[in-house]
Amino acid sequence: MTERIVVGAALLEGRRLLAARRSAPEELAGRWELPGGKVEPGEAPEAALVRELREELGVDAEVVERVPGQWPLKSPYVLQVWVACLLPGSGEPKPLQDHDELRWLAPGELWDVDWLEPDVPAVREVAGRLGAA
Ligand code: 9L3
Ligand code: MG
Repeated sequence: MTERIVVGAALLEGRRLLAARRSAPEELAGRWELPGGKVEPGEAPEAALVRELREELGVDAEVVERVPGQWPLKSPYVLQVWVACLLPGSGEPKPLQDHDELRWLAPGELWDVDWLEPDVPAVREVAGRLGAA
């Protein structure tokens, strides 16, 4: 089956990374992720990321760069991650959909939350960039 891409955002504000706690589906509830979701057919991954951040968090974001690599999810999905930042005047993220808590994690707090397994390598990569490896 053809691979389907799920995009995740390493949303940075200064040296802090946004973590989002899932409220759904039940088997993922309580675990933390890089917010995002499925790329729609014909949609560019970067556009999907901006759309998902608007839908899930109510923010206007811009994509900065891809975090190298991709990580398997439930077949046929794979996770790809982009560093992103908020546009000026965007306002603060709010958990509008699929999340019940958000946290801006400082470099020393990146491992304080229970990340979904597929997100861990991407968080590790971002931690390295933030000098918190
Ligand atoms: N997923 C894993 N890590 C992430 C994201 C955004 C998504 N950072 C997994 C959870 C779901 C699937 O991908 O099983 C689709 O995500 P969504 O559309 O429910 O957000
Ligand atoms: Mg989602």
